[in-house]
Amino acid sequence: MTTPVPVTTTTTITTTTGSGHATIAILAMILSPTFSFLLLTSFFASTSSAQFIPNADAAERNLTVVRSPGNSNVTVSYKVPNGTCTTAFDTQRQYTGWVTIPGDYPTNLFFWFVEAREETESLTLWLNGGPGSSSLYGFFTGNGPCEVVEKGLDRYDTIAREWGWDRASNMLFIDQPNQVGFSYDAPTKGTIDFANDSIEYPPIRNTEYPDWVMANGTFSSGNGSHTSNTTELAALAVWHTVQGFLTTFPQYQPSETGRNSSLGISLFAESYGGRYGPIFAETFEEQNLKRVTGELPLNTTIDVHLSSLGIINGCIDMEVQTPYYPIFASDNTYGYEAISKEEASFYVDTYSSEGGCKDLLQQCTTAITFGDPDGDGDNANVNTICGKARESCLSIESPYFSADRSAYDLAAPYADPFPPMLFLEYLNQAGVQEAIGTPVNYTLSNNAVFYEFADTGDQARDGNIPRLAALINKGIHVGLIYGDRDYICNWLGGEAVSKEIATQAGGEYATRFSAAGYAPIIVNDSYIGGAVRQFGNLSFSRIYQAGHAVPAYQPETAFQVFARIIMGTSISTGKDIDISTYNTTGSANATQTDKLPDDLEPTCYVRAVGGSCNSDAQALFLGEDGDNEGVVINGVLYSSSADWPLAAAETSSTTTSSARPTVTETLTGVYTATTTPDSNDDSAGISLRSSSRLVVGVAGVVALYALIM
Ligand SMILES: *[C@@H]1O[C@H](CO)[C@@H](O)[C@H](O)[C@H]1NC(C)=O
Ligand SMILES: *[C@@H]1O[C@H](CO)[C@@H](O)[C@H](O)[C@H]1NC(C)=O
Ligand SMILES: *[C@@H]1O[C@H](CO)[C@@H](O)[C@H](O)[C@H]1NC(C)=O
Ligand SMILES: *[C@@H]1O[C@H](CO)[C@@H](O)[C@H](O)[C@H]1NC(C)=O
Ligand SMILES: *[C@@H]1O[C@H](CO)[C@@H](O)[C@H](O)[C@H]1NC(C)=O
Ligand SMILES: *[C@@H]1O[C@H](CO)[C@@H](O)[C@H](O)[C@H]1NC(C)=O
Ligand SMILES: *[C@@H]1O[C@H](CO)[C@@H](O)[C@H](O)[C@H]1NC(C)=O
Ligand SMILES: *[C@@H]1O[C@H](CO)[C@@H](O)[C@H](O)[C@H]1NC(C)=O
Ligand SMILES: *[C@@H]1O[C@H](CO)[C@@H](O)[C@H](O)[C@H]1NC(C)=O
Ligand SMILES: *[C@@H]1O[C@H](CO)[C@@H](O)[C@H](O)[C@H]1NC(C)=O
Ligand SMILES: *[C@@H]1O[C@H](CO)[C@@H](O)[C@H](O)[C@H]1NC(C)=O
Ligand SMILES: CC(=O)N[C@H]1CO[C@H](CO)[C@@H](O)[C@@H]1O
Repeated sequence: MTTPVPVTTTTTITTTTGSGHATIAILAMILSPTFSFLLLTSFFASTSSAQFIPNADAAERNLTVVRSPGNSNVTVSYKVPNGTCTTAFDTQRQYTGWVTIPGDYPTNLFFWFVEAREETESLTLWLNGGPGSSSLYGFFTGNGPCEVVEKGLDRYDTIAREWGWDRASNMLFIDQPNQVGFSYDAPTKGTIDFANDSIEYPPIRNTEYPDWVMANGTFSSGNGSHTSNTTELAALAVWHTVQGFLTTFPQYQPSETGRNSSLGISLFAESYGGRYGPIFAETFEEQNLKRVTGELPLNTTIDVHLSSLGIINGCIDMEVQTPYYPIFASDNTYGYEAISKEEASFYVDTYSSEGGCKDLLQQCTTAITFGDPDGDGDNANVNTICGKARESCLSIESPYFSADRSAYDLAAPYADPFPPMLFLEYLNQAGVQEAIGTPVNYTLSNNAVFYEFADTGDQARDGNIPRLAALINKGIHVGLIYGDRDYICNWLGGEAVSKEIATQAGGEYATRFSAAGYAPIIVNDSYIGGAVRQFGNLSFSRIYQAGHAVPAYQPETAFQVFARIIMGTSISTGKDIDISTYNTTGSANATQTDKLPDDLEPTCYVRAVGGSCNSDAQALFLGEDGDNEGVVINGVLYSSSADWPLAAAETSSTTTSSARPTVTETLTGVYTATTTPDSNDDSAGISLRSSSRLVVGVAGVVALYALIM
């Protein structure tokens, strides 16, 4: 379909800040005189497009299908997603595809692979959380090779991201468990209700609400029995996916055997990834062992030996982290009291009261030991006990929300316009879907998966701290990274987890990790991005001025910390170290205080209503704002088309370019500090956040319910 886009010229200028913190696209557009509200309205009235994705087999979707050499029942279907994501260099190969795994129900796990900018043996797997959230959230909002920008009405562009992690590693993004994002069981036609992300099968007519409230599409079946309901079950499917990918593309195996590479395979995961990371790593190690014992064939499977595990704002252990919700809500380094000190101490007491969160967690641990040690999710008694523990602990998290703050950012209201979410619209364009080869529409979060995991009490199940302790003792770098404005898996809880890991690891870790002081994270010649405690294979990094999805808020800092973890260098400076003896030095606590940045302009994304739309916008969205009808442009709800940022692009581009001189980007390399900058210019983190807004105007965040990303 061709669209009558009334735009005559579009220019994209790429600039960076002086210290190179962000890539900013300025879309300067000269509007033709006929570009008017009327024209827009009539365009939307007349629009009609194929709503469902044509039923087509892999060959018709132009996918190459191969059998996995390791297991002939596993197939890998892939293609080159031509033109969907602009990388820093044209030479970087990309593949999108699905690994199809046999079982009681169809499992097709989606991957998007991007080659590093410069040749490297390093391969990094990336997982977002939820449970039920797509890993393309990280791809398009933070660490992926490109970001989506508006080009015009229903027209998008992608631009290379300066601090994409492809700068240091080959990247493999996986949507999991089954049915999340582009992963699917059986493509099924339905109608999604954006008000609450529920999907009706078969499709229904929208008779009550404005057109934009619902959309037809092709989705996973939504059958909760067709996905994993514990992290352990999810882990095995991902192991198959990694096997399938690496046997199909052996050139990306870190070395012949995988085991001896200095870089190897890294796993980085965010949020609920605090559970995925440790359990997936443990599962990979168990599978490796089966190759040694002969349970798995040596010649057709490969060792997936992790060299690093990174966890970003992870919810790793409910028992250790839960008391820090009330503590952080009342006492944080931004001086923001979301609840009073009295309330906080009440909830800390509640946590450890008889029959409270802590008690129930211990009951869950006992139940698992006897009833479900492997995490199969099939013992009803264990599920009930652990489910109750989870709910009790979540209730200690909830008082914070009375302050109308975002779960992911102390600086933002509950309806948070950051990070930009334009990609949700982009990935549902027919042309993009064809290039990727997908038989299903894209959704950010999957309710069915979320509720399946809730039913087994997965989050309350113990064991991650000993798992992480075992991993560091096996020589795997474990890097915990926490943005200090995040509430939902806040850094105080993360810091407590880091100390507990060291204690449980024993040996030198038990004494030298906690005794190691916090050193500055030197990001470039002028900016200190956080504070890090590092000893041996374990590190804990507090990132300044970052919410939950750290790479979106502080891309350069996140990248440098990522690169230093996988390379085994000093996270403070990037210098080579003897990792077995090195420790950071500095103060005992990370005490830096700062101011919260100003609020961003509210923005309502119709594909992320729960997270991004404030009450006024929700009323407009539901057609309950009296005479005001509103208009949706490129997935964003506006009162009138004149509010669309591109409609006023001439003004904003002038302001922006005078404020930020264009400089030439360097798109490769990692930074090694030779000196320590005196002190931060106060605005570094703050200006980044507001400048990011210019990339795509404004945007929204995720659904109401989960730990999400
Ligand atoms: C498959 O490739 C052919 C030839 O390039 C093209 O004509 C066709 O549109 C493609 N089909 C899909 C579904 O991408
Ligand atoms: C593949 O599936 C067939 C039929 O279900 C089964 O007999 C066979 O053992 C499977 N092969 C592998 C390698 O799992
Ligand atoms: C991908 O795009 C390039 C350049 O635009 C073109 O030469 C190539 O044929 C395309 N490949 C496919 C498979 O469509
Ligand atoms: C979600 O939307 C569906 C369809 O409109 C509706 O039936 C259902 O009641 C809604 N659920 C909630 C929780 O609002
Ligand atoms: C969705 O599909 C159903 C059934 O084909 C149809 O009645 C309905 O009008 C469609 N919805 C939209 C928004 O087009
Ligand atoms: C969901 O899947 C299970 C197992 O495949 C099947 O028995 C059940 O009928 C399905 N439920 C629905 C509503 O289709
Ligand atoms: C690779 O590592 C394994 C296990 O650590 C070791 O047994 C083997 O000798 C190493 N191979 C090479 C070529 O270094
Ligand atoms: C793997 O090893 C087995 C047993 O030694 C052998 O039968 C089989 O042919 C080998 N497979 C491949 C692909 O080399
Ligand atoms: C979780 O999944 C397992 C395996 O599919 C199943 O046996 C079990 O009943 C499920 N648990 C719940 C609570 O649905
Ligand atoms: C699904 O994708 C098609 C394009 O293939 C699009 O027209 C439709 O609006 C999408 N539906 C949803 C719910 O995103
Ligand atoms: C550092 O923080 C811990 C935990 O909050 C506290 O017990 C300790 O007194 C602090 N140490 C210093 C030197 O401030
Ligand atoms: C606790 C600890 O191990 N501290 C050491 C950290 O490293 C410095 C410099 O190498 C040593 O002097 C400390 O003793």
